[in-house]
Amino acid sequence: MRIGLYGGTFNPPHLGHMAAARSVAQALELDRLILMPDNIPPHKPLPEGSATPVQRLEMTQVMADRLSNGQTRFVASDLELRREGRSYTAHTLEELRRAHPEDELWLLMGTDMFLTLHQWYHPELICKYAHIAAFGRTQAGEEGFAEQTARLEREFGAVVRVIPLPERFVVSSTQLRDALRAGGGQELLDQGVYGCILRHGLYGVGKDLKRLSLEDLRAASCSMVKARRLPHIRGTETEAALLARRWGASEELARKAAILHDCTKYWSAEEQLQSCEKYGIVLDQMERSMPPLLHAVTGAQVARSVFGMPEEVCQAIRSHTTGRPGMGLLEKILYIADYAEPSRSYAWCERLRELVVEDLDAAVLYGLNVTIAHNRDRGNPIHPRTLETREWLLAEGVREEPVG
Ligand code: DGI
Ligand code: FE
Ligand code: FE
Repeated sequence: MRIGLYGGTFNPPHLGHMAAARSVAQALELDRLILMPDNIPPHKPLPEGSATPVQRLEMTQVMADRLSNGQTRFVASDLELRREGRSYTAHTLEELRRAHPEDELWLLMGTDMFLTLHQWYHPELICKYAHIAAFGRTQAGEEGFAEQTARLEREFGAVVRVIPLPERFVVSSTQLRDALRAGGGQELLDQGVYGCILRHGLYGVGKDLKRLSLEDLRAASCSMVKARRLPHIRGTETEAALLARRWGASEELARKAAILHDCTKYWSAEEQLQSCEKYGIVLDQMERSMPPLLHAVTGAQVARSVFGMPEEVCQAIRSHTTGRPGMGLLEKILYIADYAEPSRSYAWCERLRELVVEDLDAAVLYGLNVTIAHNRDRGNPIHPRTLETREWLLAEGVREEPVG
């Protein structure tokens, strides 16, 4: 395996880091790239409102998730954060080398680091454990590269690759933090990383989470889920907005419900149960035994207590997985938008998309029947509320279509 190590303060990780990581991973055909936030030396006073180590790790995890692709798996590592005090790269590489004795290791670094590498703590060990991948940030920096490469080869037997950065993002973290404090800076950050900053109120971004704009709400939600769920969430928002216009519900509330509906989807079963306990939510036996259903419960609670959503929105999120007998317009819209959104590609979606503009209730009934059939096929128990919602719609005289 070919493994890269990219360390940095990541305070916060920005598009410059991401462009460098992506380019080097591609140029070296890395199988894995480890993104490692370093311990900020205690003598370096941190600007007020700086992220804690745990928060820097969280932002780095979001960055890693957004960068991962078919070729390279990007992972965030807390190896240096777990150590007391300052970490030396030589020690970190030694540890990595021990964990991966057979693999090819590459240490990534930008211009400034590369040009001073011979002055680091035990450069000969660094060059023994890993090859050096230097990326050029500025034209000026690259001029010294050849000289430094020759020196490292001569003095330490280093293997050096210089990798030009095609997407040149010259981002200064200091300027970025200043921009954030002044209400800007989003254009230099991944949406999910910005969402972390918003949710934790870092770098002086002190927005009231209960009054976020739709754009900020999207960023906050984006920071809570994996990249692979984003097309689904965007699709659900688009579909919910469309249905709100078609059926006369508030488009804004439909969007808000859709943006947040799966925000706790990646919480573990344990986190879901803990959160329910914290908020005094009593779960029935069925819910306890079906963790995939709990994200609707906790999602509604987060929408309420963190993002201050109106009760109608929370209720729609609460009902989006099983439905609810007596469900209202916004609940129906979110329930069916979750199924009919454009990124879902099941055979039955076609029919559902037609049905949903003709007869909303018939579409909800159709969705319930799809859920029932799908779970029966897999031998899963069906949640009683799904069955009760179906009975309720049938009793209301809603047209039932066979699920093809
Ligand atoms: O969160 P999404 O994937 O967008 O969709 P969703 O909120 O409808 O959740 C689907 C998950 O919930 C899926 O893992 C199946 C599960 N599920 C939904 N209804 C039932 C159910 N699982 C069981 N066992 N019984 C149900 O009635
Ligand atoms: Fe869901
Ligand atoms: Fe969903």
